[in-house]
Amino acid sequence: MKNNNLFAALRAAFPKNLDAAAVETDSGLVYSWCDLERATAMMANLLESLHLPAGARVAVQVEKSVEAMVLYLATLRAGYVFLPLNTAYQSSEIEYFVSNAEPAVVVCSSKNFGWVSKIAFKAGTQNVFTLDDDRTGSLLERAAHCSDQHMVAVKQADDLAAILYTSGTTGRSKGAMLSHGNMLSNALVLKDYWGWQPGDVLIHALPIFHVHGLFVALHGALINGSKMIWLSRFDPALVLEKLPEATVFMGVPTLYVRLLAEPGLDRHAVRNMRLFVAGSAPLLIETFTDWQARTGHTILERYGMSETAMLTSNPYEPSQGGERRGGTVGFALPGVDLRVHGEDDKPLATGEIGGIQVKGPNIFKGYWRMPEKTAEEFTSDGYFKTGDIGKIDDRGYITIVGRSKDLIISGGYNVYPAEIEGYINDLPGVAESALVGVPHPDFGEVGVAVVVAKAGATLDAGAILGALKSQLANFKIPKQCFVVEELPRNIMGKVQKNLLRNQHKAFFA
Ligand code: MLC
Ligand code: AMP
Repeated sequence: MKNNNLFAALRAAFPKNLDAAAVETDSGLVYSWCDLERATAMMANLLESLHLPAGARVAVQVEKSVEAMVLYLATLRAGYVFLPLNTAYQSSEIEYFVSNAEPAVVVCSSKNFGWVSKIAFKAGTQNVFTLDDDRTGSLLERAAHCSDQHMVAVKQADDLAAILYTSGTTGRSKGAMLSHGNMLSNALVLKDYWGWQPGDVLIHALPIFHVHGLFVALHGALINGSKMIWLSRFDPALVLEKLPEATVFMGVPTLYVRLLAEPGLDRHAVRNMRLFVAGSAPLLIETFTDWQARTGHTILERYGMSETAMLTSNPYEPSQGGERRGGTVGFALPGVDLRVHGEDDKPLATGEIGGIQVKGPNIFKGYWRMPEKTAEEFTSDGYFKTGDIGKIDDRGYITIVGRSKDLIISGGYNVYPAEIEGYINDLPGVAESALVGVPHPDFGEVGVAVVVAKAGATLDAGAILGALKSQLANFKIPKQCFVVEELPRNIMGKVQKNLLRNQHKAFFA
């Protein structure tokens, strides 16, 4: 029987010479392909020794490290389901994910062990390990006693490989269930479409708890047997220093904005580079053109989401249909069926603006334990409604013009106004609030909170932000807060967020 385990495909792409360097870190450590093979085998054996039920979730909130990447690969290898969590999440956020996903294993930093283990044990998790970014922690201690020989678990293409929490179009965070087949099909399409070559070297500078860093970048390098220069965090000066050793770089637009602020970024610095990919948020046309002027390279912008992995891409080569066009996200990828529909769910003519809907082997299996929500997000003929608004021109280029979902994308991270407003409204003295996204030169877009006090109460904007900081991940904290008399409403009583956005749009300009 064919093994559709994603890890089996990634493993099969390791180069013949397993002693060659697979990963080089910013602290100077080098891991060979053989090291990855052995370390994933040992960790997979550890997971298997826990006698977890089929489909068990392994929830992970740890700092970026090669060992954290090994844990992801080992989870695939052993056939369990990986659940990555942003390191910025605080206790109430982690409590929600853990109680919702009911993981059998939780792995956290040792500094968080106290509160994370409490949450995990309360949710019924039997195994809580620590893993730190200095190659220590109980997970590695235990794995060190396990065999380095391991048979990759046999999986069907539809078997779950990962759950990524996202708020999708509305409401509370939902776990998007991605299968081995979803991710492998996407990795293979991108390998081909982006012309991955022998000798490619990827600078991996993104976090590994979201689609961009965990799937697009990591799978991209592994399925091509390519070496990675592994940066524990994005540091523009360090990226610049490493560019001459690399050929491929991937980043959210903020990374390109920050690299452009480096005086040393020029044609010479990128002399060995083959490809710069951007995505996860809109790339401003100025960033696109400034990059071209400074480096001679044209950034390839692509579009995707947690529920779907990658959906569209600008062409790598003109033979794929044209040039890379700034302001567009390119063409639907091979195998992706993408259409634009109107409010009444009717297909639209070329150039008309509507909701982007997609179908293909990369589209997720549904939201974890939310069949009704899943059904709502698909059309009767099986297309997933992305919540993004766009248009397709006569050459097939897709442009995203907005979102029907109330979502702010800040530096590539998603912020859901409804969630933040809920926290603000719970603060003493608050009658109501609205969070809107406004342009920001570094993060692209940031949240601004507009808050109304209860009759007789006095509110302090700084104190509101301070209170939020103790409860929410740092990237969700509004960058500015205004206390006002009332929120603008339309005749239906709905808050007119467009007016607030307009009022504050120049605040960070
Ligand atoms: C950090 N801060 C942010 C922020 N990141 N605020 C808003 N948006 C963000 N993205 C906060 C910090 O907590 C700090 O607050 C202040 O802003 C300044 O932080 P910083 O030091 O400048 O931030 P830094 O640590 O350098 O991080 C910035 C960043 C990071 C851009 C490197 O945000 C990042 O790695 N973004 C990439 C996200 C990503 O991978 N997205 C992919 C999603 S996948 P304070 O108060 O503490 O000073 C997806 C699908 C797809 O969307 O298509 O790919
Ligand atoms: P997430 O659910 O966190 O994966 O975020 C996915 C969302 O990011 C998409 O639905 C889009 O709104 C947005 N996105 C991703 N790539 C791009 C892009 N290149 N341009 C504009 N928006 C993007």
